Amino acid sequence: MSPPPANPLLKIGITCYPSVGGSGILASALGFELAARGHEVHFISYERPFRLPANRPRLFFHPVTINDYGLFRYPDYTLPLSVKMAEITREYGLDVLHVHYAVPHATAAILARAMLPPELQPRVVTTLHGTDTTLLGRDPAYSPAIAHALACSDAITTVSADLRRETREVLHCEQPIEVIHNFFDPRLPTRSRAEVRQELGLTDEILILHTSNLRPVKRIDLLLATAARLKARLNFKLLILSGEAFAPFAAEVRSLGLEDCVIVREKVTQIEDYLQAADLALFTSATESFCLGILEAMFFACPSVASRVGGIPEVVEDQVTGILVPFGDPKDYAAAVESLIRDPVRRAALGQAARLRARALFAADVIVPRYEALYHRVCRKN
Ligand code: GMT
Repeated sequence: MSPPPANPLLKIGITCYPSVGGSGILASALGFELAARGHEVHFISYERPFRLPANRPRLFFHPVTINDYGLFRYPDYTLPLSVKMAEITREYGLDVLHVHYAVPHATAAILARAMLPPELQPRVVTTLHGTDTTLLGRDPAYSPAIAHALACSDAITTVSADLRRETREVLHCEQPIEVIHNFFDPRLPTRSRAEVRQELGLTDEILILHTSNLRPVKRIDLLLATAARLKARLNFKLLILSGEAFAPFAAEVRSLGLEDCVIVREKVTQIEDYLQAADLALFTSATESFCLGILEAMFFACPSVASRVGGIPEVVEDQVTGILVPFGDPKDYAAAVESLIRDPVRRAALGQAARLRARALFAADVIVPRYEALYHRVCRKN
């Protein structure tokens, strides 16, 4: 009889936030790639993740139903999630529960595992994405629960070395933490660059792109203030691909006189159509463990101007694949953007270098095998 394969195909449960946000986008892409490589993948969440394609072999979605009992002042998600995780693990024989964003997913996975008899218990892999460490990890109402869930996880990963450093510092986490950077695998655009630029009403303007969920940490005020500084001198449009409603920022756009300059598209699924149309991207975040938006743009040879914060320097090589500036002053962002607008040759060189870096370091076929190796390693542990 031949020995069992060293790296068998696995049954993997994935839990993430299904809304538009980097951690959910990354988890969806990972699940998609794992299923394409032959693994069986079960997403468990309150909604089908936004970018998860339907009708793919070996890719399943199990909704968590939440009962809003009259007694509860605040509906509880953690318990129904853990019950569903245990149920799906038992029913499908899951090997691994991979949770993205610690709160409350890691706690729910630890509880689900404890609910099962030893022979059915899955391995728990927790991937920290950012504010689960940087914000909630500092909140005394959450940090002991996060630290406990990390201590009970079979493996922990962070999406950048900077986030690992901060997790050690903030949560006093002593277990091994593996850095597995984010990845992106662009699909082909569905329309030509010219068609998209026509849809956006562009003629010869430079298109500056910003993609985000508009949360306070993204500092949309700085983004708009930068655009306002550039407006008088340069011919450009700022395209904001927003994961959330843009309405709360409309008054600021008006007060800065940017109505003609800012174009907004909300909850876009065909992001590649717009990525290929952009000339450069701008990110003014106060903190960012990685910034998936920068990477998405890099794959389309679009260099970014971004804050030198968190894990961004691991993504952008300053002055080679983009420009990093100290966080906070619109004058600095505007100067960097202007230098790229005025020098198309340098902009193109940075863009090409960005594309090469993205393909070499952050492509699916580089990163996904690292998760597979991690799963196999934890599954072999007794
Ligand atoms: O941590 C968050 O704020 C949420 C999370 C998300 O779901 O959008 O964003 C984080 O995860 C992304 C994917 O790993 C990273 O690209 C983002 O940089 C990171 N956000 C922050 O660190 C603020």
